[in-house]
Amino acid sequence: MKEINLVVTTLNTTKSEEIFAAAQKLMPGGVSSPVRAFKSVGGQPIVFDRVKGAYIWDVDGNQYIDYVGTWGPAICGHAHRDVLNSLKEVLEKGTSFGAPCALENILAEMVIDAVPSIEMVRFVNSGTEACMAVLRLMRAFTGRDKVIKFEGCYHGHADMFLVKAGSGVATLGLPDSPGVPKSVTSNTLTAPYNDLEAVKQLFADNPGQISGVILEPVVGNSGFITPDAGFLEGLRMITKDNDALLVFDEVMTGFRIAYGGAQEKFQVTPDLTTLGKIIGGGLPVGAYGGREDIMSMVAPAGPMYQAGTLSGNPLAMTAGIKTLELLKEPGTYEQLDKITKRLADGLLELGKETGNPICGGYISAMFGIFFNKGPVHDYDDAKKSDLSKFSKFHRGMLERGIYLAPSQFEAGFTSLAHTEEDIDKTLAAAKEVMSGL
Ligand code: KE4
Repeated sequence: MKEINLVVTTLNTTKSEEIFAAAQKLMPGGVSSPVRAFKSVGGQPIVFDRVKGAYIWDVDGNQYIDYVGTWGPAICGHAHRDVLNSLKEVLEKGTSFGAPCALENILAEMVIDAVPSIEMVRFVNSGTEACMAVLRLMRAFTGRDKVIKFEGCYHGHADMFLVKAGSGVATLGLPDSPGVPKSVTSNTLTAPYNDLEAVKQLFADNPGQISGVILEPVVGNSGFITPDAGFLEGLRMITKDNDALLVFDEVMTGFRIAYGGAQEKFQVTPDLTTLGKIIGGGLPVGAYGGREDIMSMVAPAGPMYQAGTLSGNPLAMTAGIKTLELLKEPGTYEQLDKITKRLADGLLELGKETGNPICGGYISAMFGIFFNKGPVHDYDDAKKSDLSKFSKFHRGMLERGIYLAPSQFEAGFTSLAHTEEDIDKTLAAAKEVMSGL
């Protein structure tokens, strides 16, 4: 590997400190979403000023190679010229109609063409909204109230999903969340990820009561955990055998694992799918979709109610359309795979070289490592990782201009903008930091 001379700065975060201190008086924890407060990795949270391509600059002018990518949407690189230009154009026509607009048809058609399970789709404004609505639809269609989720999976912050959830809930070590009534979560059953026997047992213990199973087909919210061979196929069979629905929460994996998501990659077709992040190209969008016979229950076609002021707004539709157009270009997923493979394999190799127990991997433009000898099959395994080592690693990489997700229980994201040189720099920084862990 080329020797890269890294400039190790004791990061100047003066302005970040100032702004963040003020923010803490205005907003709980100084943030609009908990994971951003660096609670689990410690140290000064960074306040950012601008993004472009694979890079992000903070208010003190420090530049970082960004592997968070605003948690997934920036898969074509931040502030892509084509996305910005198409937004500038459509902006002249206004920001929101609150009425049908042709752009919704265009993005809907692209999503339906891309995602095997989706015959009809409804747009909302976040992944949380998509998951809330899809659960209501599961219950409306089956007439059953119970749902199975997996420990460590995160499906947004709606009450019924805040049971052994991943992402920020795991990051903050919250058991669940106060304010969520038992009456709401009593219908949420949980099983360890990759444990088909546990799922079969739940169906046996709750005959005719379970509307379905919802999961991240590749987990990004306990750190990066892949499905064991046969796991997704097994869930497809178990749900079919029990007249229950299989739902893939592809808010993170959709259009990232493959253009058709994890369901295309693993050739397992669920009944319903949730989407978000990438399909909004960085603007607020979520979506849920699936079999037409199920989706036709959604108001006003059917009785299941769900609504939203800004759903389908022209700006978000435009950013989503342009992003999917860019992703549809030939060679994009090969490029993402190549770059991410080099990064993930390099990090694992360096862990071994520097004597740090490490495991993890990647699929397409999503990756993750655990400071853990592994293997990590589920959330319990992930929790055995060395969290203090992760914190030191995160801080050391930050000081070398590499911005990783500030939690062991998050996945990392690459983009079409990340170059070989960016990977070289990242691996050179990781070598230095891991040597000192
Ligand atoms: P949003 O409501 O944050 O758009 O989506 C919720 C959601 C649903 N399903 C999956 C699989 C998700 O990953 C998410 C949101 N992901 C987190 C990051 N792990 C968003 C970042 C944050 O909470 O600040």
